[in-house]
Amino acid sequence: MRITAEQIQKENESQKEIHGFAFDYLSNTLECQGISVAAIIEQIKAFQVAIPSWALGAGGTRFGRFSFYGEPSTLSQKLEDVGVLHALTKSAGSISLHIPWDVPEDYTAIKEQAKTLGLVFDAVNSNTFQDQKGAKTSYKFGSLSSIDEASRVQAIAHNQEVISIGKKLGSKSITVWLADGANFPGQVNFQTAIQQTEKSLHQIYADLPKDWKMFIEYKPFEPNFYSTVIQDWGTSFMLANSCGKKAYTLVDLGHHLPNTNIEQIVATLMLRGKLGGFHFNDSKYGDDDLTVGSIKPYALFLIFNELVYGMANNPENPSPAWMIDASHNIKDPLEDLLQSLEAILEAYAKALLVDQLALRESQKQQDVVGCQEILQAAYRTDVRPLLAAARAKAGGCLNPIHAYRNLAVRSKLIQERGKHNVASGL
Ligand SMILES: [Mn+2]
Repeated sequence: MRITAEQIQKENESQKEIHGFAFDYLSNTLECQGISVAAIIEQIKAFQVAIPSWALGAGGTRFGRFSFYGEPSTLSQKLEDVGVLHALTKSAGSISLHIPWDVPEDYTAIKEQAKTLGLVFDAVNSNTFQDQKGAKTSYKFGSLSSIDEASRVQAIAHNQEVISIGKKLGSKSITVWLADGANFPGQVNFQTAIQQTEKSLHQIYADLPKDWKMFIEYKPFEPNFYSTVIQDWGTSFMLANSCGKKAYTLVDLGHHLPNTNIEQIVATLMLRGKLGGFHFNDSKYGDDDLTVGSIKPYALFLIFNELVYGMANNPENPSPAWMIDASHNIKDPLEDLLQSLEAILEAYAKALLVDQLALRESQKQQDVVGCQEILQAAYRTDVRPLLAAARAKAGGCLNPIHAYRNLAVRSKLIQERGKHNVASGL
């Protein structure tokens, strides 16, 4: 399944008129306020979000999983799906692989396919939250933090292998998320667990190539429900500092307790140059992994406001690696990802509209109402015509979901791959 430039052109013809009216209105309004529309479009166009290989099929809950026909079952098919997203949006130019789920059989062929689709390989992700076939020891009681030396040694070796696979693909970073923790008080010694984790991470870090980064993800609970070894950004930050310059904290939006002020975490990490990666999703209760922007779009905007400020004012913080990390349980995963890309870029574009100088001035004057007005003026602007213009300028679609449906992408994928139910093998 490939989407051609001609198909996109034809699609855009059908959307041109309605887009034109909306764009003219918005661009005249913004230019009147002294905002350079062309500059904002360039920034939106440059923003690329990685798609994780595991988000292309239907997700599940601990109660069950409802398959989606036409899901990819091979790495090549996963690349093909990201290729579709990138062709439509021109903002999904990379794929993040999960090892061992996505170990390439033929590196040359996979790299060639990625190149043809205009994709690069983003962070590689290690997996020590489940036992692998033929593994010598179990991760039932932890991996990098385990009291059992054999489990730690196996988990360190796995992460080192993930780095070596990533090197062959041209990845430049590894993301470590640990499920390690305890279900009951007394089960582990907190201090020992964090000490073991630190030592294990040092060993993985020692294997990191010079131009690589290591992202340390945190999460307060689940799969363990009493304690998690890397439970919050402070613990991740401490471990990243202990490892060295190439280690960073990774913020996953769903990995916080309800009502946590994530934008403040972002600001603090960027001030110290330690925000390395970012995972997008949304939640109502916990790590719900819902479509980003579907529940708390204003919070997403406030987070982007800090990200934009940080990118402009904290040069020692590298540009964070952006990735969608959601679970698509009832929607077509590709449509869900298109909605996610739209929500991310929408929040980013709105944050770019914030009048930073005026905000500083209002803060100096201690004009609370003025400060809120500035933020909300940006948030209340419908920036979707800017996103459409940026996409079209890059060779993508004015309206990706419309194009996806009009081109009957899912039916074609089902035709090509058959009505194979990946989860149950039916
Ligand atoms: Mn994540």
